[in-house]
Amino acid sequence: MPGQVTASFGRQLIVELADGRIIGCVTRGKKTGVACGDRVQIKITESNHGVIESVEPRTSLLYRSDAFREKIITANVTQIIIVVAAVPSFHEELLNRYLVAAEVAGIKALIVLNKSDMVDETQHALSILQLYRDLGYPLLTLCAKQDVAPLRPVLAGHTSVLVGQSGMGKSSIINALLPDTRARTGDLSATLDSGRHTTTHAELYHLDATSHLIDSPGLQEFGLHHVDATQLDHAFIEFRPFLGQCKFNDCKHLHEPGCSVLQAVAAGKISPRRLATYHTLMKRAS
Ligand SMILES: Nc1nc2c(ncn2[C@@H]2O[C@H](COP(=O)(O)OP(=O)(O)OP(=O)(O)O)[C@@H](O)[C@H]2O)c(=O)[nH]1
Ligand SMILES: [Mg+2]
Ligand SMILES: [Zn+2]
Repeated sequence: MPGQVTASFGRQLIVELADGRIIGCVTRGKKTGVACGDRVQIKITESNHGVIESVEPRTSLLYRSDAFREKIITANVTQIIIVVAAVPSFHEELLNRYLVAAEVAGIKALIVLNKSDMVDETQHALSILQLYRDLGYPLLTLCAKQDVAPLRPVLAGHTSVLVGQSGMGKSSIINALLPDTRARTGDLSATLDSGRHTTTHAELYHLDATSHLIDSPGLQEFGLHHVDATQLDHAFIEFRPFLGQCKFNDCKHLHEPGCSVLQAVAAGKISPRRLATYHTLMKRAS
């Protein structure tokens, strides 16, 4: 029977069938790597339990990796929404890592700046984010606590995953869009509650018949071990016009003579901030 994975906990999965039935499933043997968003064939073994028989080919795959393993975040999304907020302050390098992952996966990325009710801090964040807007990444300013309506047209017809650091408001956005669901949100003011209610696994929600949203756990680390040097070059989209024009074929755009990327930086066509981030990621990439 065909279905879609709406949540994944290692070998344990929640699968939604076409008729809306929700079935708890396991993978065969020790197989893992079935992700939220995957389309699968399942076999019902007993009432409300099933086994994953196979995974359909994916239209997209978002994952992170370190030297030892890869971790799939979601499958089959058509759009990545990177949620940032001025408070707690977001890490620009992490934002860049998400952008690189999106480019490598060939998935459209956009940035949402949440918590716009914090006016002064938001102004400051906007001045940082202007760089990314100039690169062509759509930027939407939002207050999940007041009004998420501006997000609706962006979500229409897409399967979107919300990614970003912990505490940026991903789950709050989902709860505001879908008042009937209760994605767990962390209340930072509840200091007595040491266990903050952060999201621990990716979960898929339906906005309407054609628009779907995946909430994902906040990450402080986003390894890009699977990204090679050529992919990284192209993932910095403003580098593209200059690639292949450096004097050396294996130019790392560090301080090589005749580097067209460095020339573009000197000419003001590439931001020094992006170049610095590129260098950081290049040194950590494989
Ligand atoms: N001031 C303000 N606070 C917000 C807004 N949206 C969310 N928050 C608060 O930010 C905190 C974190 O929100 P979450 O939705 O749990 O954040 P998250 O991105 O899902 O975090 P993880 O699940 O840990 O990745 C909570 O205390 C929310 O109430 C907003 O628009 N304005
Ligand atoms: Mg969350
Ligand atoms: Zn170069």
